[in-house]
Amino acid sequence: MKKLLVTGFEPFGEDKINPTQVLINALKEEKFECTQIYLEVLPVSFKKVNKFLKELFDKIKPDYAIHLGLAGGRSGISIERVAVNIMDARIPDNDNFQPIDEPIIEDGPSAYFSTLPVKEVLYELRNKGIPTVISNSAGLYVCNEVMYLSLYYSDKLGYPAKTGFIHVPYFPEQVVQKFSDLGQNLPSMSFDLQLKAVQFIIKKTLEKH
Ligand code: PCA
Repeated sequence: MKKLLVTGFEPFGEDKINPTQVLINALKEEKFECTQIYLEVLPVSFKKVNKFLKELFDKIKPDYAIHLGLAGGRSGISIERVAVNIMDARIPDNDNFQPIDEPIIEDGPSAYFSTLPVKEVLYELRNKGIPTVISNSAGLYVCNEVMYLSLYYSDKLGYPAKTGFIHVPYFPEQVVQKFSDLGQNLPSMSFDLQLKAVQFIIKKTLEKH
């Protein structure tokens, strides 16, 4: 049976909720046929996440890994195409660490491309009426680090065989709060639509390979 690891993140910065943690909890309620599914929430910590991820990979040896993260301020589901070998944090992580222009892996390749079926997922989600884009930057924060490390271990160890990263927007209840507290006009996407998107991404990834 194929093994699939799906990860989200704990909250970070000013936000009390991370939609991806909520999505991971929701996926725990579901049945997936023909697949052994592992669901994990990662720390928003540049230093801890590498060890966390490596231990998960060594234990599970997943065939596929789909990593989810919040990109507050983006309006649609973002299928990330590329991860770069740099950490340049706009805000400190949850351990109050803020690397500036540091490599993730000394002497690692400059970048890796997603090995998920990026275009197929894009078309599938758009056909289902879910606003989706391909993004050419996963940022320079912990999400980019996780995508880079996942592709790096895939390259060096062979597992996960296929991996990539998906950014999701805020939930509506999060931006309502920001409208009233901060006067910020921000886009959002409902839990139902985000969950539907993640379910389709899982399905497409499994049937593509
Ligand atoms: N988003 C952050 C890190 C954790 C998360 O959910 C990012 O985009 O890097």
